[in-house]
Amino acid sequence: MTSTKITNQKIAKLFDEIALYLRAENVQFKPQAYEIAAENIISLEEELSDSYKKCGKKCIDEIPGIGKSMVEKIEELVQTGRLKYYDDLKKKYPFDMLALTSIQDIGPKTALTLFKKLKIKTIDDLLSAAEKGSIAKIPSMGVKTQRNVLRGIQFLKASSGRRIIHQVLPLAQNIVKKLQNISGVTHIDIAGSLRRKKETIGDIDLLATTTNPKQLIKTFTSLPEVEQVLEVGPKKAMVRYTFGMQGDILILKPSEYGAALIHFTGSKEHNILLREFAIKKKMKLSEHGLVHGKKIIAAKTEKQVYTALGLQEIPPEIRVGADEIKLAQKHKIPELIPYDSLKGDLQVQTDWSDGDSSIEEMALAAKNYRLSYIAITDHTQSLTITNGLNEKRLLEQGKEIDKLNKKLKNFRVLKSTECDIKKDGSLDLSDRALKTLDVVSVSVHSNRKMEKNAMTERIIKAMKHPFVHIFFHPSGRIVNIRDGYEIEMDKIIKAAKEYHVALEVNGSERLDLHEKYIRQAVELGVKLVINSDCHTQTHFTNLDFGIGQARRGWATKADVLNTKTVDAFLKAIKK
Ligand code: DGT
Ligand code: CA
Ligand code: CA
Ligand code: ZN
Repeated sequence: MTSTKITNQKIAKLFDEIALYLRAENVQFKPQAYEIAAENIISLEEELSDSYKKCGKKCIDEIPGIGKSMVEKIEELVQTGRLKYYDDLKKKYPFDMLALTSIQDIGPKTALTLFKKLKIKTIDDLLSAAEKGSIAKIPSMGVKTQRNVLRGIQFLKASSGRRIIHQVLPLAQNIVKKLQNISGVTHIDIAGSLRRKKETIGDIDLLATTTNPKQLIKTFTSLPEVEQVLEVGPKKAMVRYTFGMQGDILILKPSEYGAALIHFTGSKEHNILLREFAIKKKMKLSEHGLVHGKKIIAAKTEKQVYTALGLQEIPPEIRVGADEIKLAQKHKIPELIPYDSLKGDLQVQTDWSDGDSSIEEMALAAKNYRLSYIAITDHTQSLTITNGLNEKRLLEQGKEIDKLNKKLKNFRVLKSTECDIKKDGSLDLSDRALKTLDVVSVSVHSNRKMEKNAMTERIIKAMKHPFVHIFFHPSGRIVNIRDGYEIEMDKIIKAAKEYHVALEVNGSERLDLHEKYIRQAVELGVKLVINSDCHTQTHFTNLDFGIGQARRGWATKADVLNTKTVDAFLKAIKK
């Protein structure tokens, strides 16, 4: 006998995994037997290894829900800590079945197909395959499944903690809409990290004023989105929403609303500095107002409070507790780029590669979103699995765009590309092909595991190319999913300046660049573009998240090239 003591938990997990392999093989009945056994084992009070010690197989046999064939397997497990039957299955299917099937939309058969066709063994493999577009290429799956898989991975990673803002803001805005219409409500605002447009959100903080608190609290706690009421009082409530996040609402005095808004918007670090600043000015700031002596001198609006402190009003996105108060004192906070100021979108994928809509459909959707131009940026040939474009198809696409532009009114479709930067820094399309385009954008999608200096050199080489205008999603990170590749961003920003290349602020779930580097780029006079990176007609909404990110990096309208009209934009990117 070995000393490895195997727990019930482990045995149950093993049986569950066996059931999945059997389901993948289309075996009848046996999978259920393993699942039932697993379920029963997990609810046992006594460890099976202890039961076995008492009276061997007999004691195991007595446990309800455990079939005869299982008893022997359990015996083998408690005796040796291993199970040959399982080891053989694992040899045949060396992939992480439990992890893969924990993703929504992936069952055991799909996991097996993914392993057979794409050698996917882990969640990380799955992620890079979805990213490259390989999943969409499998006939039984397609673009939709691929997108769901990406979502699923994100959900899995996020359910252990904070959610990406893309998932939270629309839900919070819906709730606000419902509460706005309740009689008596005069203010209802989102506060906290969501108002500051942080990349990830811990909970949803709402603030309100109303003449009828009872009604508001009652409606808030009985919203269909509410799964459980955690706390309720006459002027506040805390709930757990069905989408797996907590939220609270606080009802405030209208006369103190501004001070409260500052307090509950945070950040905590900003609040601390602001209070210290007030003390230096012989005043005292709390969520009830700004007090001098015994008199409240400002409380009603945020602007009044900041002004009474001798400060510029500080936008929520930059209330981080760094140098914003110092600069507000000198009135040196620039006007950050407004939310409705983009005229174009320079990263749009279509069904020519891994998007799901035609060029025309994307153009019309963009027009509906009040844009006046988009650039079509399908992937290029070396990303074969995304159906990337070779030279011939790129030229065909160009012709289709010419035709479409003749048809469209007050809208322009630009010929562009998301050209892959190859391992050696060369581009995935010939100069002859690139020359036919209005805008050339480049990015990294392969060989992500390069050493830092080599990666930086590779990218700078691409930026040096005389035809290149924009570098897409510079760090390669995806929020909550994975960190970026190793890269020296300081050098990239300097190269962007030197070679007149704009850096992208990507509004998709990449939220790439990090705000720190946006600010560095802006300070150096490097130009930015804010793009949706959309693959479907509804994702132009990503532009707002891009703007939020750019504001967190202190970008102004003048720093962002796609706030310009199409002609001015094209002029500005000229080398
Ligand atoms: P989250 O929810 O983790 O995404 O981040 P926040 O910033 O929304 O944090 P939350 O919900 O705990 O609190 C909302 C705001 O309330 C926070 O930004 C600042 C204010 N606040 C909360 N706790 C404190 C505190 O202990 N001290 C100060 N000065 N302010 C606080
Ligand atoms: Ca919060
Ligand atoms: Ca909170
Ligand atoms: Zn890309």
